[in-house]
Amino acid sequence: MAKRVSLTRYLVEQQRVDGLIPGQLRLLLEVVARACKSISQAVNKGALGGVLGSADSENVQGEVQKRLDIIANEVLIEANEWGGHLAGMASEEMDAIYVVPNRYPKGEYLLLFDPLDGSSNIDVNVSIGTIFSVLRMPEDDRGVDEGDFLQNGAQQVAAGYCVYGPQTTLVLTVGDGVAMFTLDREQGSFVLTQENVRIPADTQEFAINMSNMRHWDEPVRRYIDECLQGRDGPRNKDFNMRWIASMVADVHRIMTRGGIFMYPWDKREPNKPGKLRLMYEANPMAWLVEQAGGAATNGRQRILDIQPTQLHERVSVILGSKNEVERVTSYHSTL
Ligand code: P6P
Repeated sequence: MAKRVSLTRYLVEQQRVDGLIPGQLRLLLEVVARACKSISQAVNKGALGGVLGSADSENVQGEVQKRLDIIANEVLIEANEWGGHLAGMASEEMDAIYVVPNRYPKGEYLLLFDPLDGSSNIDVNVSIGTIFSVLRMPEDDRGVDEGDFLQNGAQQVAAGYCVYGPQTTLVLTVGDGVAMFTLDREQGSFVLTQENVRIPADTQEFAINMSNMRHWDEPVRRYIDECLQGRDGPRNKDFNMRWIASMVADVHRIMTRGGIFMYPWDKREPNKPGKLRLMYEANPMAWLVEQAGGAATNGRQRILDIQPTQLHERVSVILGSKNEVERVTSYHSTL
């Protein structure tokens, strides 16, 4: 039987053998993983835990919050605020940044997260997940403010997600490829189940919310129309479609077998660049995808190069199998 490598051992070796991650970052990632285990337990209880349904509140995005959104957010804040690894946190569920209280030591990292992505799927028992991104606190001795978080995605020092599905799987990069860890509930630990994850450069599977087709820009309509023509059209091959309406689940499928995920700009709200959030959805997913050999753009620009101006800003997302992402991006540049 192959030796079991726990997340802890994997991170210690990344720290000790490869010198890739400082001790404080390793400890931070272990705390985030423990928080994801707690969230997984709450998600798995479902109706039995009284955690389903909506809370009587809206988040900064104006979306009705689910009880589990709030629970997951609180779990991540409480798990991470006292350890001394962080200077501050930012969450989809909180308007302002969360500065680590003075009663705790401050560290050199910033943690950003969507505590529970795909909330519309919670009550119908479809996979959801936590997405997180780690940045380094800019080096100066002043306090933490929102501007410290506004770094482009290429500055991330760690990124990952935890998908709460038939298995609970943590997917992580610290800049040396992508590794996957499956939660062993009997042991209560994440166990390495795949490393050096690679996304095939080509695919025959696209993920997009087709109900928005009439609102898309021409390059996206052209790309999807060609996929729908299948072997009778210019692509000379048939395509399959998937849309789970949970980015973590759709991206996990792509990390596992390839594909292209698209949530493009559409003309319903022309002033909004897209639906998904740059800092704690698109950036971590873009880095993971690139680390696995894929690509991620907003149709015109590499997502990791986008310079953020607002904490909760949105972005168009086209990511996955490299050759497909490059094709869609090329259609945008032929305008
Ligand atoms: P739609 C979930 O709310 C989310 O932010 C992503 O996880 C998902 O890909 C997208 O929105 C689904 O959006 O418009 O299809 O419901």
